[in-house]
Amino acid sequence: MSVPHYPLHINGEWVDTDDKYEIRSPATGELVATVAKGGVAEVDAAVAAAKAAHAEGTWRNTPPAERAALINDVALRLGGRLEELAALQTRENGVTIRVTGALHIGLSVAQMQYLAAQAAEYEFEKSGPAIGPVPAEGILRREPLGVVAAIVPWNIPLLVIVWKVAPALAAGNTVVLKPDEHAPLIALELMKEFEAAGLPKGVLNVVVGDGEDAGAHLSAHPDVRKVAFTGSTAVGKSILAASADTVKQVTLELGGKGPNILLEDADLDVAIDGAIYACMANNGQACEAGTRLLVPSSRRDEIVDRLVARVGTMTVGDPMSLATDIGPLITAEQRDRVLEHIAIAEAQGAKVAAGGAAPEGAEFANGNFVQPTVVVDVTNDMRIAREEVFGPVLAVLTYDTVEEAVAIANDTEYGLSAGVWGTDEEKVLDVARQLEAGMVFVNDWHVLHPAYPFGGYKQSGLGREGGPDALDEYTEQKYISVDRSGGVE
Ligand code: TXE
Repeated sequence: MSVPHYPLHINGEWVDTDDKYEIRSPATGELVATVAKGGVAEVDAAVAAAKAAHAEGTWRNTPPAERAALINDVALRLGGRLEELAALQTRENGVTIRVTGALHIGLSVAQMQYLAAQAAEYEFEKSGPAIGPVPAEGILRREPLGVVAAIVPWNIPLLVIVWKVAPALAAGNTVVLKPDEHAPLIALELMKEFEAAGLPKGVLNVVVGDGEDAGAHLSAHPDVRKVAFTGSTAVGKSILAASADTVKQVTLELGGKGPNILLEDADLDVAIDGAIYACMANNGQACEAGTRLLVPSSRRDEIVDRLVARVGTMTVGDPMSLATDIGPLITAEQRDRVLEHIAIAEAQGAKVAAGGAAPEGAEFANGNFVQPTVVVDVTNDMRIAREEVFGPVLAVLTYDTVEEAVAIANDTEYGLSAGVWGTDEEKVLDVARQLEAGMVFVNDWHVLHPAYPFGGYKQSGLGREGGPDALDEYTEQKYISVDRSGGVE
């Protein structure tokens, strides 16, 4: 079978470049596709196209309900290709097929439909209160910003793209999308569907390129009015700094170190599975994962025994199989980073209770696999409790009082997600209200929903994605006052 090649998409054209990326399966090393590699010149061309399309005005002057209908059409097109796109995503980034089907493609379709419905109802212009004492009135408008840059990672590409591109387009902006160079295929498939649905040229442009080159250039470009970024905290900080010169708006969705508190009365029959799911879904590569499990000292041994037993039943391997729980990590470098985190934890006094290494065997030889791992005797000052590991590695800490658990949970520079398990709803909600995080999951995890906002406190980011205010993040507010005492009829 021939390997597909994907060009870039700039100003309504599919554009090739001299250089290309080889996209290889993280499970087998097999060549999945080749993709044109863009750089500064392609970014400049894409921004110029987006700027011209904004100035020309076809898209921003299209009635909001028509823009919404086009986005909805694209959602349905993606939904109609769910199995094919989930398989493509799994082959490209190694996330297990159960997760790419339900979360990557399935939730993205639902999120697009929700944003389209929201855009159709959004009040782009409304009358404000009367302005006294003169006979005057105000008009409140929401207008597009202009060119929006969306820079995204490889771990859940379509969903994080939809969170940015759908509200940006729904609000009438034009967009330059820079996918991650390791997993750009779904972005290019999305572009094909927008083209087929009739999006005017230059309104959405896709440039795949290296972060330090294409990404840095795009995020500092003077004609870009907003940068929406998901990725590492270090790059998020550099994007925020780069935005200062031209006072760009910025939305950042960065790392996390989610605390997951098991209260004394938690039902372990659900909480053990839940704690593993919280940490290890998406092969442990989710920013809103629950990676620090806080357990009461009195139940520590029982909980650790059950975690170790459960992790021992998990299937590591071929991400295309519906039976697989844990697939490979995105690159060999990420696998080595994860293994290094485990080694540092051991050197700092923690113990590996399960996993802790790459699995052995011929079927793992060409993939970036790490066994599901439980690290115990972790204290909150250890590196494994402070830095994002981004692999299937659960760190277990203990606490003696609920006050102490909340203090440990909040003792982090991150604040994306947190969780609490318990059977007394009043107590659980009391803890949930004290946690410094943008999302708190009670007796479950990864309960992402299109109508609820996604984003974090502290160094986990700036702004929110999805949810009821999604379009606000992609519009400027304008106040027009009209004095009727004289000149205006
Ligand atoms: O992320 P990067 P990486 C975390 C996770 C992971 C670590 C490193 O801990 O182990 O980050 O992953 C583009 N200017 N997360 O190196 O580099 C890059 O091309 C502008 C958390 O893959 O942040 C890609 O498109 N852009 C996370 C995007 O930024 C730049 C998801 C993300 O890559 C750039 C992924 C620059 N100077 C990793 N450098 C989450 N929040 O979900 C890179 N990029």
